[in-house]
Amino acid sequence: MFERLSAPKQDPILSISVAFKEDPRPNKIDLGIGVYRNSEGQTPIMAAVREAQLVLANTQQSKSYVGLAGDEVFNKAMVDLLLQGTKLHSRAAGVQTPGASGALRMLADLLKQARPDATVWISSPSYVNHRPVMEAAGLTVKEYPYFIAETKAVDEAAMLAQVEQLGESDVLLLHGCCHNPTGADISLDAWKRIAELANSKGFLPFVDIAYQGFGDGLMEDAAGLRILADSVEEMIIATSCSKNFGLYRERTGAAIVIGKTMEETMKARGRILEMARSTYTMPPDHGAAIVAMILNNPQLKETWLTELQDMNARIKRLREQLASAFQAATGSDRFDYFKRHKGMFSVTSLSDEQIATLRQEHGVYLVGGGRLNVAGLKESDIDAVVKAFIAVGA
Ligand code: PLP
Ligand code: TYF
Repeated sequence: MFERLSAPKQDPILSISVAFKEDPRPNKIDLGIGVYRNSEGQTPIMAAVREAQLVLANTQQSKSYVGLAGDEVFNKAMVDLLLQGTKLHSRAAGVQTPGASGALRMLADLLKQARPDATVWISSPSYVNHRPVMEAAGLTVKEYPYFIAETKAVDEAAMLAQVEQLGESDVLLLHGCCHNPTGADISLDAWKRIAELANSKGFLPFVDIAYQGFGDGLMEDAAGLRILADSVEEMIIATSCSKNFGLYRERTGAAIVIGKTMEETMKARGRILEMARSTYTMPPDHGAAIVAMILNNPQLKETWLTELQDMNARIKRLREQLASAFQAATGSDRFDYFKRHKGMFSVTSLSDEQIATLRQEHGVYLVGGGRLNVAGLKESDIDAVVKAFIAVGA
């Protein structure tokens, strides 16, 4: 049966994690996959999550099925977290999905049903799974200009020039905050312009927000999305609890749809449920039950927010330390972009050869394209990383 299959493609990020695990060198440094690590190099269970798990373990009465949409208390909490107080809030509906990955796929399938000829525009570069997920749903994918390698900033003029060309069969996929892989986010003015253009040209904004709370703060990181939600008529959102609740393996996220009318919203939500039924039927419950409990319990929410802020502050500190260490070692400010970027990642624009040498000779693992997970650094690794970069001619 399977003899005609061609060899499967490797996941470019997960395969780096495998190679890292197999590397016997004790001083190896993993700056590949996007997970947050503390100063001991661990990805801890957050205190509020640990507490909620204990409550759940002691009080949950049943493991019976929940339903196609998952936990509705969770769905409402996710919609509120992003949209409360905006014009579109009352028209938004959420569906719990297995991570934002599940949301991306459900929303892509929804787009294919709603508009089979739709083109999804993704940033160049974008999250490694954006293109494959959209293409797996049968959608056409095109890229808009985004990143300037020399300045490590967003080329907003070029991006907006492309966005101006979009029309009613186009979908504009935007990173809500903490752009993966570059770390370079668009300005609030750019979000405002995109909102105007969505209204005048008729394209659909699609926001993927996987790092809310890892940039400037929980509300601040949703500011762009909220600008859209105050001015456009329809949009879709994929959101994740993997990073900001540290629930990676529990596969916790949501797809949010907002149609031009409540009737359209409910039709779209119903279609997602129909597709969920033919895909995985129901999402896993545990992570969503934890998030629902935390967001609805003032004490747990406070504990969560404080820890999230601490994680965010640590990433900012690492960014400062990395930039200063480069400044001290090179006498130049060309690595200051580490301080300007937001969230876990920065793109270093090292060549494939430099990335390979970093790995082989220095045990420093980056993702192809040169993405470095700042949030995976230990303070004690910084000097070794800087030395290795200089050794490969960065
Ligand atoms: N979208 C972006 C931009 C991401 O970086 C990620 C990965 O963390 C995801 C979606 C998928 O996240 P999840 O673990 O919730 O499926
Ligand atoms: O970009 C990252 O590192 C995270 C984790 O197929 C991830 O988003 C990596 C690979 C993948 C899915 C998620």
